[in-house]
Amino acid sequence: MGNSKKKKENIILHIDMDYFFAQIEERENPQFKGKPVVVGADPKEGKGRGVVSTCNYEARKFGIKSGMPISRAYKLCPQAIFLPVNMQLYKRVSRAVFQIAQKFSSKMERVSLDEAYIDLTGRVGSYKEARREGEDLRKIVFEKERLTCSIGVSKNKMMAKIACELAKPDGIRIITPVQAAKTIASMKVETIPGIGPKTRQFIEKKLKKKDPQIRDALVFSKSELADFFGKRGEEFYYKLRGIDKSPVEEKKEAKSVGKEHTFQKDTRDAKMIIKVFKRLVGDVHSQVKDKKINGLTVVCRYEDFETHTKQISFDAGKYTEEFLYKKSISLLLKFLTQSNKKIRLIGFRVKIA
Ligand code: TTP
Ligand code: MG
Ligand code: MG
Repeated sequence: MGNSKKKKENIILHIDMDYFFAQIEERENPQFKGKPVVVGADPKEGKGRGVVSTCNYEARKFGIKSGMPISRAYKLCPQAIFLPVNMQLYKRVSRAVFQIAQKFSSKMERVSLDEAYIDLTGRVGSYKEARREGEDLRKIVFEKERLTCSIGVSKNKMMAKIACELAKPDGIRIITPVQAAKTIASMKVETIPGIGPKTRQFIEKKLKKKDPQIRDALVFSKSELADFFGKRGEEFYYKLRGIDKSPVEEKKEAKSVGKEHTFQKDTRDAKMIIKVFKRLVGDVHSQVKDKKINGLTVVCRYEDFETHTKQISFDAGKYTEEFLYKKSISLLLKFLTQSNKKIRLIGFRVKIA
């Protein structure tokens, strides 16, 4: 507009691998292609106790999903190919994929093994160009790694991720800035990061409407939302309008090392729980004893699948197994005392500094 210093348009790309662990297994075992594949705990003919990590789209047709008890998955599709989690392999593939992605912009934020945001702002001049970049990235990942992914491009991280979800599987979706608010208007409020079932129920009550869409929640003013939800509420105000100001942060790989154990039977046998926990701490410690760590987390899943974590931070340093155990055992005991539910799973992990 007569302004020679044209303001740079924000352009963010989100990449997420399709059915990641299961797709890698298909690549390694071409004979699995076209059949339902489930990666996760051993189903032990329906008696297995862990959960599904992920599954391919054939298995999803039977209703199988990430996080579901493996016994349930077995019931839904006993003929599926059930495979254990080969994390070493998936990490290797993840590194290879993001080495490719990194070439598209040095400003990249990895958010999980199969997901990253890439800031294209300033690197590409338009959404048309951004689409070409995204298409190239998908092509190169497929040529080099024989894996499909999906890509979303939009004006911020939240919208790029939503675009990616719309692109899934094996696709690309661009949401230009002018399309952003309109594109999400008919989606359910839970599409907004931070709005979960509890917040949704609250909104339902206020609106006297079930399963509200984002457009329904636009009636709330910023101060109303702040009254309801505090600081988060103000963020919701913007997010409901497709606005998200969080920057793409090139974090060092947030590394943690941990281990979990699912009990054969849900239990409140403190002696046994502590024995298993001690072993977990020992196993984790032996993996990190030469590394500096600065925090630990204890995980507890109750019989009803409610999962809680408790964590503490400390100065970065090398610590003994005894230190880690002393620090963490009290957290574990709190899980036993704060509820009288039986425990299904416990876990322990440390944060690498
Ligand atoms: P996602 O990207 O959530 O799922 P996905 O890649 O399997 O499938 P989609 O095509 O829908 O993206 O997770 C990436 C990987 O993380 C997934 O392959 C396995 C692992 N994972 C778990 O181990 N447990 C979980 O509960 C979830 C959600 C994922
Ligand atoms: Mg994925
Ligand atoms: Mg993902």
